[in-house]
Amino acid sequence: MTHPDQDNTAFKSGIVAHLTTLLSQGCDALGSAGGDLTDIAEQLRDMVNRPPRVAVVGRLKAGKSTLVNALTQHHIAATGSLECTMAVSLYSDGAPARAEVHGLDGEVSRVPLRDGPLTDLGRPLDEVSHVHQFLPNAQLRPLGLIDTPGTATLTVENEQRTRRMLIDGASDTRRASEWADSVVFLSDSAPREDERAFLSELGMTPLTLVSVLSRADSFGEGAFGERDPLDFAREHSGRIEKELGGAVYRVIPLSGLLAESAFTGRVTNDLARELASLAPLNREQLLDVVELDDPGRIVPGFTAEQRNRLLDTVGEYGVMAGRAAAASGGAVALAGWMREVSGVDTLTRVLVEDVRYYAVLQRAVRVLDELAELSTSHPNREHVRWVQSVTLAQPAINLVMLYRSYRDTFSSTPDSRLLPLLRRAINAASAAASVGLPRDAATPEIRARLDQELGELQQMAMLPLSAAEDEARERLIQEMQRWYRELG
Ligand SMILES: Nc1nc2c(ncn2[C@@H]2O[C@H](COP(=O)(O)OP(=O)(O)OP(=O)(O)O)[C@@H](O)[C@H]2O)c(=O)[nH]1
Ligand SMILES: [Mg+2]
Repeated sequence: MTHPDQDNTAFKSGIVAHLTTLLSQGCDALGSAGGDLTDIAEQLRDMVNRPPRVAVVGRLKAGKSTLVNALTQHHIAATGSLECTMAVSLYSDGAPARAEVHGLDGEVSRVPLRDGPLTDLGRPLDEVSHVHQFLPNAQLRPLGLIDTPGTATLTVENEQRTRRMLIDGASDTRRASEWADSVVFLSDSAPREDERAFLSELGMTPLTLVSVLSRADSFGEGAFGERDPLDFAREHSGRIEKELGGAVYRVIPLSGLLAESAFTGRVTNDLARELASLAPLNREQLLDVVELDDPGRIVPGFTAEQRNRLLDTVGEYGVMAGRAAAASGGAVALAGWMREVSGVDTLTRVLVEDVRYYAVLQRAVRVLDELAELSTSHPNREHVRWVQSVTLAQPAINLVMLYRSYRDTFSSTPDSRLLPLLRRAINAASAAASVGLPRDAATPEIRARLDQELGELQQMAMLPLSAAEDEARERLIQEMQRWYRELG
């Protein structure tokens, strides 16, 4: 099933490339005036030129680091029931592999990276702002990642670290290049009150916020319950998506554990063989294998060590439901099954094809906001205004302004009836799409629909609208008129 926003990948990647060039040129022009504008422009240029970044946030032990490993297909982040992510960690594609530890004092120190997660920061945690790791990793090319310490009232310090980075970083120009342009929120249920408050502070829109129902493989009663936990989690995600009423882009059920293990080489032939040996067991026998001190009493020769390794790698659900794949096609079939049921491909597609586009629009808005601010406050405001006017005159900036309108309307009037119209306009690659018609709709039909919708927008002038809605209405009218002209 294709999601309505999901049908124009080529259009979106074209816009991403075009906006990147355009904004990068804007930054060059801004910096050419010298003085502190050079530094400001450099920060903005870094932000514009790096791949957009997605921050992974959520409660303690929600599975954030496991997801980072699954998305990069590498064991780069420490995970486990005892291992807590203490520092905010940025991951970017880059060679050679290296880690920079950024201190709160502005000092940056290099620490060596060996195979596997970084364990020693080389300085006390409370002096560290964040760690930036560069790894030669193709998965990080379209989208960089930020792993964050769990947010929970129990761990005030962790929460502060995450806040400092994601919230302060959003308002501080000097830190624009460290900022997250989109967020994945992990939770085992709909966001709680405190989580909603935290999320709303991040300055995202429903287009740059994806919710993940994590640990989907142990959802409900888990692997040995009546219902298949993944099925249940899928159904539940649909329900949360409705409940949130468009406040997040999607709610995606995910088993990070199955995805991580499938991608990081943990599914070996030995492991698959051991799992396959459990295939003939019935549910009760399998439960015994999972729970008894000595599983050899059920399957002769099967050791507790083998059982624990299986549980660590594929979890109870993998043991229960992955046996058939392991028995029929060994490690390859098992890893393929794990990847498929984990939900990671859906999440990757949503992040890389959709959210990446909105993230680029979001940071373009940030550049425009920055220019607007400088155009009133900076001593060399004449120069800034020139850069601003040249940038704003570019046709592709239309989409950025529509996105800004969407952001402002959402934050002032979250139930505005203009939001779906703005969302459609931001995604429209053709006149037909701009009014919700199929690509091959006939011109007279498109024209009639544009007429009708323009009429409705004009009428809205009579209604009480918020300032953001007023602006959104104007922009939508301009956009529809532009499509009208394009029809000839
Ligand atoms: N069954 C199951 N276990 C998972 C899943 N994802 C993570 N886990 C386990 O949950 C534990 C915590 O996972 P992490 O990825 O370290 O969680 P985190 O959110 O990074 O934790 P903090 O950084 O301490 O907040 C580990 O033992 C993982 O193996 C999942 O999808 N299913
Ligand atoms: Mg972690």
